[in-house]
Amino acid sequence: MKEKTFVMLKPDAVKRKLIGRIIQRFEDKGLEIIEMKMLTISRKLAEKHYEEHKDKDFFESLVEFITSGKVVAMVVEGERAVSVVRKMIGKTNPLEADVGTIRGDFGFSTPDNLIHASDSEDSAKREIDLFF
Ligand code: 3AN
Repeated sequence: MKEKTFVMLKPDAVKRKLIGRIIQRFEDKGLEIIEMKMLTISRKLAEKHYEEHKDKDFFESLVEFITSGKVVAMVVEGERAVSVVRKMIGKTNPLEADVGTIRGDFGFSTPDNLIHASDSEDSAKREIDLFF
């Protein structure tokens, strides 16, 4: 069954000119980019997107970081897209993410860990509605 998931290339990925190389990985895997746009996220949208983390000590730095520059938001579709994309991005902390994953290959810190992807089909629906 085809699924849709929400993926966002964060400001560090855009600044480091990694947009093309990251998208290439999804296309090489056989996933399809069915929606895509570049935008600067407002504080309001950032707080809504990350509302599950609002009580965490890193919430403020996360919101500040995600609104600090342009991001690329997209909807990615494919067989079991939610879990496939999560596998491809790797663990939250890039120092722990496996080599071969996007965070493992290109990242070294949080919150600037290059990319966000929905962690479930429910979050995917919610996040796609927020951004598209
Ligand atoms: P993931 O993006 O891997 O699903 P979450 O949902 O636990 O990770 O965290 C959301 C975002 O919050 C991460 N992408 C990362 O940018 C940031 N983050 C998570 N943990 C930390 C932390 N300990 N310090 C700073 N930022 C963090």
